[in-house]
Amino acid sequence: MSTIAKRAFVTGITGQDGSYLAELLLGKGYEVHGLIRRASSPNTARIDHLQSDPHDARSRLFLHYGDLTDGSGLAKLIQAIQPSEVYNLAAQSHVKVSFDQPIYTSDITGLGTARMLQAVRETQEHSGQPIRFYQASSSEMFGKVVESPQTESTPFYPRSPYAVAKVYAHCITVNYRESYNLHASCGILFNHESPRRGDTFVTRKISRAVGRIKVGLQDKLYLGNLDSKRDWGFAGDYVEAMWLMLQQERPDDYVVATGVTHSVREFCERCFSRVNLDYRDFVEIDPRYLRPASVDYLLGDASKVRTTLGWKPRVSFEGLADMMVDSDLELAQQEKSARDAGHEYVGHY
Ligand code: NAP
Ligand code: G4F
Repeated sequence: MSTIAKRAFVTGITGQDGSYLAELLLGKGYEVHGLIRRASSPNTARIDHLQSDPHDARSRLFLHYGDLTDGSGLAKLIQAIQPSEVYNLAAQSHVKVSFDQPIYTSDITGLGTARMLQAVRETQEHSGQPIRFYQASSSEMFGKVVESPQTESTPFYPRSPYAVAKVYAHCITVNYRESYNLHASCGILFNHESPRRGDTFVTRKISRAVGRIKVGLQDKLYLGNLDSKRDWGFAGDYVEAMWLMLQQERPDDYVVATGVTHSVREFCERCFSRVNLDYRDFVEIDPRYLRPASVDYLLGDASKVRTTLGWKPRVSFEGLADMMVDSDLELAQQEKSARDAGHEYVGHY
C-alpha cells in the first residue's frame, strides 16, 4: 500500500471513543483502519453502523485482527497499512478492574503503548514517511491531586494500577517524541461519557438503571462512593480534540476537560429527576463498588487546548445526563416490549 494523505489507524475502535473517532475521521474523508480483537461473539456493535457492504468499493473502513500484547503483529499491520496518523485508544480502561488484574492492565495499558510506539517508529524509519501518533492519556494520572484545577504541568499521583500504567504510557510517548523526533501527542482527557459508554462505568450504570427502573425492569441501583467528583464531558466532543492535536505542526500534550466538576450523587440527582423520580428512593451503597485507593476529586483546566487548538466542549453536564437517560429510556422500553412479547432482547449501543 502506498501512503496517502489521510489514512488513519485506530486501536480501540470498538470502544466508546474509537467509535466516535472513526465517525469523525470517515466524515473528514479519511481511510480508516481499526484494530479489533477476535471474540467468540461479535464485539463491533458500536461501529456496525459505519460498516458498509465489504464489496462496496466506496467503503473506507477496514478492520484488522490484532492485540496490543502482540508487538510483531502490530508492527506488521502498521507496515502494511502505512498510516499517516495513528490513534492509540486501546486499553484495559476500567479503574476498579485494574485492582483485580494489575499485571494484565500494565501489559495492555502500559506496555501496549510502548509496542505501538516501537511499531510506528520502525515503520517511519523504513518508509521515510512521517506518522503522527496520538496517545490516550488520562486525568486518572493526577489521582490524589496535588493542585486544583489540574493542568499539563500538575505532577502525577496515580492511585490505581490503571493510572500507574497510564503514567508509564504517557512518559514513554514523551520519551519517543524527544528521542526519535516522532510527532507524538498525548491528550490528558478527563472523564467523557455518552450513550455508547460501557455499562460498568458509573454514568452509564446510572442512566441504564434509570431507564430500567422507570419501565419496571429494575428496583434498585447499587453504587459505591457517591461523593466522588469528576469533570464529565461528552465523548463526541473529546474525539475532536484528539484529531486537532495531530493537525498541529508540533506535537504536544494537552488537558481536555470542561472545567466543571460534579459528584456522582449530582449525576444521580439529574438522571433520576429527568424521569420524575427521586434517586434517594432507589440508590443504595454496596461496599463492593469501593476501590482500595480512591480518586476523590478531578477538575481540569483546559485553557491550553482552548487557546492553542480552539477546542471547546459543546455539551454541558446537564445535557450529557439528559442525553444518556433519554437514550437508555428508549433501550429499556425496547427491552420491556421484547420481554412482554416473549422475545429475547438483543441490546445495542
Ligand atoms: P473503552 O470503551 O473501554 O474501549 C477500550 C478499547 O480497547 C476497546 O475497543 C477494546 O476492545 C480495546 N482493547 C482492550 N484491550 C485490548 C487489547 N489487548 N488489544 C487491543 N485492543 C484492546 O474505552 P474508551 O472510554 O473508549 O477510552 C478510550 C481510551 O481513552 C482508553 O485508552 C482509555 O483508557 C482512555 N481514556 C478514557 C477516558 C474516558 O473517560 N472515557 C478518559 C481518559 C482516557 P474490545 O471492544 O474488544 O474490548
Ligand atoms: O465511571 P468510573 O468507573 O470512572 P473512573 O474511575 O473515573 O475512570 C474513567 O475515567 C478515567 C478518566 O479520569 C479514564 F481514564 C478511565 O479509563 C475511565 O474511563 O468511576 C467514576 C467515579 C469513581 O470515583 C468511582 O469510585 O464513580 C465512582 N463510583 C461510585 N459508584 C462508581 C460506582 N464507579 C463505578 N464504575 N461503579 C460504581 O458502582
